[in-house]
Amino acid sequence: MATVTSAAVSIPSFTGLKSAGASSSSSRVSSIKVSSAASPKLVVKASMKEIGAAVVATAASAILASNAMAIEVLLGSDDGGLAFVPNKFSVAAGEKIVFKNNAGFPHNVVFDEDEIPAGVDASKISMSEEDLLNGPGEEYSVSLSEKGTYKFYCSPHQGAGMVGEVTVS
Ligand SMILES: [Cu+2]
Repeated sequence: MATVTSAAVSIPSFTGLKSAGASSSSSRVSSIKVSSAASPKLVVKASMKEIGAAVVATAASAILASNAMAIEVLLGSDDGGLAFVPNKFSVAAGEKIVFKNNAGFPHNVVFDEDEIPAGVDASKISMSEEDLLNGPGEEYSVSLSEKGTYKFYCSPHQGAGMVGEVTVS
């Protein structure tokens, strides 16, 4: 399961993404459905992938509440370098990994289908190549349940070395 979380900027930035014309490949275009229900968890649900991976945005307060067991990975170093910070780290199975826009965006997070444990579907844990986090502080979160080593990259900056590795144990 993959989730996108962000503060209030998420809706405008997704809208911006669409209007920026991030490719018209039909099955990947996000459709965003806003619910105003006072659900403790979710404000926005979007089906971003044909497989139906849930993409979810929550209010910042909800993020704080649910981050008890989570690691934060910055997208872009403080000096604007095109890198994941840290770019190599370990998490427990099921622990939430929060990728957060820091500098040099837009960025995204794509797991390499050839560099993840056998049986794991890369498309279910990745953003699509065309989807980008455009706004400051925007986040993409994912939890990995299969143990092993996963490599991932930012598709706009893979060539510049924006790649990373996480070990799930
Ligand atoms: Cu990047």
